Amino acid sequence: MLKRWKIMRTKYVTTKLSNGQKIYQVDHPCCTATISEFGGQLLSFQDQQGEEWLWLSKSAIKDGSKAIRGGVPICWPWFGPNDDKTLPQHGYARLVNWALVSVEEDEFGVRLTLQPDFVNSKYEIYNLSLFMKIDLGTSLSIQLHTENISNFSVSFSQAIHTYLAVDDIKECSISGLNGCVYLDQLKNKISHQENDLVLSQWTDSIYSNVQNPLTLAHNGKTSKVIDGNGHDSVVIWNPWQDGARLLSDFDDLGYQNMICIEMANTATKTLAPRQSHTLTQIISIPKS
Ligand code: TA6
Repeated sequence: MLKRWKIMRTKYVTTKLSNGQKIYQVDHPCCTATISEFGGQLLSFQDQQGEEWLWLSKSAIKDGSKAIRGGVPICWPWFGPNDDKTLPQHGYARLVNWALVSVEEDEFGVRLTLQPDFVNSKYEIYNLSLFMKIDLGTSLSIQLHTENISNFSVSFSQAIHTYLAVDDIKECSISGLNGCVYLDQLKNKISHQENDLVLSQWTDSIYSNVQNPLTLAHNGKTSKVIDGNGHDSVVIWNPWQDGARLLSDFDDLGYQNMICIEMANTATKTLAPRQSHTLTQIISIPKS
């Protein structure tokens, strides 16, 4: 029995059906990328030199039963655990299918607009609408657009939960956080960042008032520039081996090759009726 493949194709984007899930594949002279329909999740972004910018767990579950571990999961309409413990951590957006609404493409890259399909899911959202723009070229930009479609004020929180790939976390440092106040979520303690951030253990910190672009360096050489807009905080997470062992879909040594750097609104943002908000994360390579 031939497998039925539904292909939607543009010049640079192919939609394939695989194991019941749609995969949007981007093949452009500037980059290649893979986006899963489930979660609207960017799973892979490779630049012109073929370098993979995103980390994906070798034991990620991709059957739609839980959020895919890696790439860029979207945390929305809340970040972290919900007061109602029957509700999923990090909200619904990464647990539903997203439709590819439009594709714009040219010699510089591909711009995809995706929208979550909450109607055909078990998660009803009545008061907020969401769509995402993913701009792929020589850099990678993700924008979350949230609008209050109700007649009363609505609060939400969110994060672009990006898993960046690194050669060796022990050789990495992050600059641009110097002087920022941060909440160490593991110790539930407020501290100040002094100098560059170098990770050597399980790290789960929410930095406030981060104004400047961050730079991720490997052995002192800047490899990525991470900028954002519309965020009230930047989340830095690496579970190290102790934390990874607690996650069945996180391979035990995977922590060595990833760092989560997330543009986020971790403090709830309140929208008046018809008001909207855009959260943006832009990842690029340093200008030589
Ligand atoms: O990125 C920060 C964080 O909130 C951590 O506390 C950790 O829970 C991580 O997200 C992963 O969450 P997940 O629900 O994807 O396992």
